Amino acid sequence: MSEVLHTHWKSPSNIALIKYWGKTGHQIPCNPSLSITLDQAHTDTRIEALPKQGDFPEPELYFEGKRNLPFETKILGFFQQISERLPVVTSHKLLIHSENSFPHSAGIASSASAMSALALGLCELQRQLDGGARDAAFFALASDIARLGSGSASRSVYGGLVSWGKHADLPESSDEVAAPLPFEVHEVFTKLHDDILILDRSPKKVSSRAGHGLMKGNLFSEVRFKQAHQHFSELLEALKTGDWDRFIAITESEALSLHAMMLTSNPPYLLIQPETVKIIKELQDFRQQSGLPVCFTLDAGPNVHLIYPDTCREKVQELLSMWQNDSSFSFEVLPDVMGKGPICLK
Ligand code: 2P0
Repeated sequence: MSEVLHTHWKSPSNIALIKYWGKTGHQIPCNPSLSITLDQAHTDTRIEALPKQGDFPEPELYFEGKRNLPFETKILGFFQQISERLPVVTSHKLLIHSENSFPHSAGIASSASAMSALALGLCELQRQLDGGARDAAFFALASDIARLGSGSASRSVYGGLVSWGKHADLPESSDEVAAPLPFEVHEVFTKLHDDILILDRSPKKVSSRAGHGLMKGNLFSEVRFKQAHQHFSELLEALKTGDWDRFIAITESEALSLHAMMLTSNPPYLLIQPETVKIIKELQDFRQQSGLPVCFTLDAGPNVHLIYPDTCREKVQELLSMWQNDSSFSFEVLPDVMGKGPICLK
């Protein structure tokens, strides 16, 4: 192999409604999860594949223009895992240039967009060598490869509402690959917003990787996995029937259960902050008074995601402006919406 290859993929982040928290084996989730793929928050990754240098050529990784050695070490380990399925990682030396559309430590799952963009780029290189179409099998392989890099990244390979992990209600579902929901959701869920309220940009004290690991010793883990299965069934039903009340109840319960797992880990830890709780309570009061279908979810951090349909956009904007003019609140907003999924730019 001596040709120089190029790829360029842009892949979005996602926010889970049913949370993946706890894994086993090689990145196998302990329960199914379901997420909204975002639109604005994405990673842009270009890969240049040069003719082979050395037995297992070490990749070079440039993040936002600067070489990043810690990421390179992580990527080398990832390449060793996937080299049988994507031999391009050993037949070529890869120069990877990656950029995020969103600020550092903004409470957006950067591993989801970064690892899905990388996986799509690697599958694209292999496709250039082997031929073949960018078909369903291509995206399934990219989702599987992305999962090995970061679990939540498996879902970012697809747009819209995406599930990952085996669940009895979706016979085709799999622990290895994610897939878009195999039915049309009710029209009230077709235009979703996710306004991300950034309360704190400091790096997390406990990484998600460590958090997943702590589920092994958590006395409540089995009950939690059962709850996620139950919530998954109920959310599918709500999405089919257009039931916002049920959607809200499940989404908020999932967010709080995720953080309850952190509180009950050994050792326990706390990622939410007083401001997180304040916003949640104010939002719930607003919902009760206005009757509007707006709810919150949380990622593994203190920042609050507001999920609502397009029909509520103006009212939610008014609420956020009011909060931002009130000195007892302090946050920035990153507005986003449900998006169509990754794009190949080259
Ligand atoms: C999720 N999160 O479903 C859950 C909810 C955060 C909270 O998946 O170890 O970065 O790379 O597989 O995917 C964050 O964990 O973990 C996560 P790894 P990942 O989105």
